[in-house]
Amino acid sequence: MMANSSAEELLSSLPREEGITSAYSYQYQGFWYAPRSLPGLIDCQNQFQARENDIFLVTAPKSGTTWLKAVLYALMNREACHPQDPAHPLLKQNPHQLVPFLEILKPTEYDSVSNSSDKSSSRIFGSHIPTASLPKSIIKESKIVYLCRDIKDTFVSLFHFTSHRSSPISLENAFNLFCRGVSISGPIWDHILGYWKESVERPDKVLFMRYEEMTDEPHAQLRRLAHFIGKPFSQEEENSGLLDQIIKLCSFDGLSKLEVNKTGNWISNVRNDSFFRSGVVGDWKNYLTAEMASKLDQITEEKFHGSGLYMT
Ligand code: PAP
Repeated sequence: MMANSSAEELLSSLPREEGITSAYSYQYQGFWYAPRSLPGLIDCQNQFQARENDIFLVTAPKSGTTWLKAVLYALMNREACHPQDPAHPLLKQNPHQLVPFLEILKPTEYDSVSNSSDKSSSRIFGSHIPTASLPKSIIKESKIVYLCRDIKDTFVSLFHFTSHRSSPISLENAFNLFCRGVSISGPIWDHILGYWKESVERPDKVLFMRYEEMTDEPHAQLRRLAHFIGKPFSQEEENSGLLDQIIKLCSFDGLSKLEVNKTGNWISNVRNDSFFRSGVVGDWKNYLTAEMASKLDQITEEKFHGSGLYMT
């Protein structure tokens, strides 16, 4: 594990800016990070060995990570644990406990992510790491599910996530930093494009998903996801209503009402309930001016031009 002194040395050598969710952000390999996730990122670059059966859910923060962590967990474990089981782990643990972020784990914890000590068993990790910095073995060996969300909604969600900061940040200040790319794992456009390109080049290894499609057509997206992870729904599962049961278990209402998600902290000062705000598509309209919205759309169009990816 990276020693405190080397972490401090590294931070002092990196470009630094004011952060949105933390006091400062540091630029490492072209992307911005809160100081607490950098040592873990470097540890996993040096020490993490991916396995063929591992599944990674990668997102830019506030793209629906918590939701899809729950869905992936329920899908992967549906034989051992039926979504209607009153003892289902998702009823007692926050999705971030069941599907931890790779860059927040200590190297000694990598193996504990599986329910089994068998090295061929699947592990599910979350991550906000961009393609360029992802440990090479993940790209080579594992399957990656990438989830993105309308960038205006992602920004608004991120802004609300700043409530745990000791010194508040204004919407305008956060917006300017975000547009300049200074947000966790930002620039968000480069983050999304990196995985978009991977998904086009290697569709068997990288699945590109959207929050809005999960909202509009959850059954179709669940089938897509189940197929991609190598666990397609059988006719019997389809007929039994299993898809509806998974959708209900992982819904905003389902998860946000649970005691475990209403109370307690995920890490240090970040409360579990801060991952469940409104879960509404288009909520940006309640917070952004028309100028702000069109500025974000314009950056998005310019950045994605020629990539085949459309998000506005
Ligand atoms: P993370 O990347 O920091 O883990 P993430 O889970 O992506 O955070 O962001 C939380 C967002 O997902 C919140 O969006 P909002 O601020 O626009 O409301 C949260 O409400 C939403 N969310 C959490 N769980 C669900 C769910 N089950 N269904 C839909 N949206 C959800």
